[in-house]
Amino acid sequence: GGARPRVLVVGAGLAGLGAAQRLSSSRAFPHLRLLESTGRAGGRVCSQPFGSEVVEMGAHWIHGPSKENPVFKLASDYGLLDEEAMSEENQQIEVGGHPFLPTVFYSNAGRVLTPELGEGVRNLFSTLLDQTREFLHVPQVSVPSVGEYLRKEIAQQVKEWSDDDETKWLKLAVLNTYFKLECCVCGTDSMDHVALGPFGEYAMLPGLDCTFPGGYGGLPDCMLTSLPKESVVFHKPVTAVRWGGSYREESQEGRTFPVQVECEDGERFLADHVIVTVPLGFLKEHHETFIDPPLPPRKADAIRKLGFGTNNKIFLEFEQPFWPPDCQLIKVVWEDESPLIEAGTDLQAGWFRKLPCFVVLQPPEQYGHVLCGFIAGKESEYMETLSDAEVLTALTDVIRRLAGNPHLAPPKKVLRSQWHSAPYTRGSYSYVAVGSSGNDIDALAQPLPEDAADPWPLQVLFAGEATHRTFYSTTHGALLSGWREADRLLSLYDTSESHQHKPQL
Ligand code: 6YU
Repeated sequence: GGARPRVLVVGAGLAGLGAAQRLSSSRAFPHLRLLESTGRAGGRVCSQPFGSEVVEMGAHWIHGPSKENPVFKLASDYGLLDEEAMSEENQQIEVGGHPFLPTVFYSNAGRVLTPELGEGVRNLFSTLLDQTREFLHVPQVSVPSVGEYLRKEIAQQVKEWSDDDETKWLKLAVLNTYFKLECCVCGTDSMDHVALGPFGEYAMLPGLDCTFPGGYGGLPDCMLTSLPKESVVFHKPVTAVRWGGSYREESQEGRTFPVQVECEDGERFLADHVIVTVPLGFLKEHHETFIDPPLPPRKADAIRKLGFGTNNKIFLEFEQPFWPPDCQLIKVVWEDESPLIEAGTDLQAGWFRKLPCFVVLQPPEQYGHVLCGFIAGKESEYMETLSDAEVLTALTDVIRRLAGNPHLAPPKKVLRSQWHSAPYTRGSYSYVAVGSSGNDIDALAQPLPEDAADPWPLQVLFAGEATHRTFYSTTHGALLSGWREADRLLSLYDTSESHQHKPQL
C-alpha cells in the first residue's frame, strides 16, 4: 500500500501522447511509461522530408480549427499555426466537412470540363450527402449504406434530366469522382460499406481547415518534449497485455500488479493500469493474442464490425506545372465511369482509376510544383505492393492523359504512404461500417475489467481515434480520447484518496 500507481501507455500517437501529458502533469502518477513500437512519436501524424520541404504522409489538415478543437488549441499555444489560421474570421467559417479549393476538372480524354458542369455536380453531390446525415434517429433505414442511398437518389435524379442533355453521361462520370473522393474521406474501399443510419453522428466543428506551415509533426514533437525524458521508450513493440493477474517483480518482494505487458524483445513491464492506444487496424489483426485473457465478446465484436480502411497519399514533384496558376485542386474524371455502373475489378490494369484528385501544395514558392494525390480502398492497398518506379509510370500515364499531352515530362520525384502495410497501423482510419453503430465505438472504449466492483479497477483502458464516438478518424478525436482515459484514472485516484482520508467507522 501507499505506493503510487504505475501506468503504462502503449502507442505514442496523439492519443497516447495526450494521455501521457495529462497524467504526467499530475503528481499522482510519477511512474509513467510510454511504449512505442516505432522509432518516432506521432503515429499517423507523420511529416516527412520531400526535397527541400516537408510533406504530410498522414494527417493533413486540422478539421474545424476553432476554439472547441483541442488540436487547434494546442497547436496555437505551441505557436505552430500561421496568423490566417488563427484569425477569428477563419474560425467562424462553416465548411460542412468539405473545404472549398479553386478546382479544375480534367478528364482522361484530355479535356478540361466547364466550371459550371463541375460546380453543378458538386452541389448535387453535397446536397445528397447532407441528406445521408439525416437518418441518425430514423428507426428503419430503407438501404443499409451511404453508397446505396446515394445511388438510389442519383438514379431517381437522372430520370428527371432532360433527354437532350448531352452532358448526362459526363455528369455521371463526375459524380463517380465524388464517390471516390468520399471513399478517401471515409477511408473505405466503397461507400457501400459505410453505414447510413449512424453517418450523421460524425461531428463537424466550425473553422476553415488549415495545415501546419512547419509540418503537422511539430505537434507530437512539442508534446513529446513536455514529457519526462526517461518515460518514453521507442522501438518497443508490445506483443501482449496480460490483465487480471497477480504479477510480482522478480527482484522485489511485496507489491503485486494486476497487469503485465510483454514486448517483442522479451522485456516485461508490470503496472496497475495500461492505456492501449494502438490503431483499430492493429487490433483487428492481433486482438485475440494481444489482450489476454481475451476481450469480452461485446468488445471483440465491436473490433470486428467497425470499419478500418485505407487512404494513401502519392506526392509527385514536377519541373513545370501543367495546371493553371490559380488551381489548388485537380479533380480527375474518367469519362466512361458512372456510379450506376459496376467498376472494373482488375487491380493491375486499372488501380490508378480509383484516384479522384490531386491537391496542389501551397504556396508553390515554398513547395515548388508538388501534387498530393489521394487514393483509397483495395486499389490503394494494391498500389502499396508496387515499386516507386511502377507507381511513377502509371501516374505519368494518367497525367499525360489529363493534360492531353503524351510527351509531358514525367514527375521528377515520387513519394507515397503505405498505411495498409504498416505493421503497427494496418490501414488509415476508422469508419462506422454497415452492421455497426456508435454503440460499437463506445463498447471499444469500455475499460477492463467491466465489473466496476472489481478490486483492481481500470486495468486496461482504450484510447485512439477509433474510440471517439463523434470525432473518430481525426487528430482531435485521438487527442480527446487520450485525455478521456487519463481523466478516468485521475478521477479514480481522486476519489480513492478522499475515501482514504475518511474516518474509518
Ligand atoms: C485529421 C486529416 N487525414 C490522412 C491519412 C491518415 C490519417 N487522419 P496513431 O496511429 O497515431 O498512434 C498509435 C501509435 O501506436 C503509433 O505510433 C503506433 O506505432 C503505436 N503502436 C501500434 N501498435 C503498437 C504496439 N504493439 N506496441 C507499441 N506501440 C504500438 N486526421 O484530423 N486531419 O487531415 C487527416 C489523414 C493518410 C493515415 C489521417 C487525419 C487521421 C489521424 O491521423 C488519426 O486519426 C490520428 O492521428 C490517430 O491518432 P491515434 O493516437 O489514435 O493513433 C461523415 C463522415 C465521417 C468520415 N470522417 C471524415 C473525417 C475525415 C478524416 N480525414 C482524414 C483525412 C486526412 C487527409
